[in-house]
Amino acid sequence: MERFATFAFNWHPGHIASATKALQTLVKQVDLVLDVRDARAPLSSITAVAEEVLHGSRDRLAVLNKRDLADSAGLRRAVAAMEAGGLGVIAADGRERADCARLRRELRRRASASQREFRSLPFTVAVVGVPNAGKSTLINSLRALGGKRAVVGTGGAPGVTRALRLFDVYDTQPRVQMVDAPGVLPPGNCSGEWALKLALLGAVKDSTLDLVAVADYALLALNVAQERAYVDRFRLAGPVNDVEALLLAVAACSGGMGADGSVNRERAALAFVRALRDGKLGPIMLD
Ligand SMILES: Nc1nc2c(ncn2[C@@H]2O[C@H](COP(=O)(O)OP(=O)(O)OP(=O)(O)O)[C@@H](O)[C@H]2O)c(=O)[nH]1
Ligand SMILES: [Mg+2]
Repeated sequence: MERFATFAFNWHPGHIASATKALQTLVKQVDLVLDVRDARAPLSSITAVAEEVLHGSRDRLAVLNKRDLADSAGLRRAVAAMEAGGLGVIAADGRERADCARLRRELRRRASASQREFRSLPFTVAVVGVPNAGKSTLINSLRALGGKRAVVGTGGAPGVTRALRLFDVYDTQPRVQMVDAPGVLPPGNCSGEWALKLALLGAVKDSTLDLVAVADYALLALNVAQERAYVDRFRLAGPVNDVEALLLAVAACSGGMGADGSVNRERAALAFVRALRDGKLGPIMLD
């Protein structure tokens, strides 16, 4: 792991800074905080958010989103550990109706049981998490179950949501509203394995990253998990430990090689990292 010791990113655009400030107040006022994490890194994807905005929040429910991309045994262990720690948790594919219906039932149950002062007011939920965890997707899916159209922009890059916005989710009693928020990351340099995991899962703007280091970490994670789908996909003779050998193979398969045989390392690294993020190299669990 020594070769990863120098990895760091520093991505804290203005919209994240102002959302962080607003969330610090909001989490103390809402009835529930929906803490949306990437199921492939249930701990790493909350550290940043916990440090920055969760202090003083009242009630909390965790969603391990993108469960379809996580290793199922690892995910079961993560859910059990979180439940044993007393935290309510739902593993979900935020695009799946059945998963969102489970989440909807739990939200409505909590809304009905809530001891809030003015029960005629809607039960209000703040949706927080690192960028790209799937927060806006969940809001759209929950609205769809309530017969409402999608109103929130979603997308594969981090930083799609740029400001806090309040949405009705259910108009019937108990009424539920949700606040969509930009993903949160800490200011300053983020370093270490935790930072590598967030970078690998797409929580950080790619153009600010050392993508070769991220690809190298992805390769290590796949090898440790004995997940070998990359070997066939990039037409390797067998598993490799050397990131340069990997990048050469990826470049050869994805058109990233110059006429003189030179490899565009950054481009090959991005192709590899994207394949992993999209689940094409097999399910993973990073924590
Ligand atoms: N495979 C998979 N993809 C998902 C899931 N949920 C969301 N996505 C995809 O993940 C990407 C990010 O989703 P968003 O809902 O925009 O994420 P966000 O947390 O709102 O992101 P920011 O607004 O940037 O903080 C989109 O391409 C979604 O289609 C899921 O459960 N499984
Ligand atoms: Mg969003």
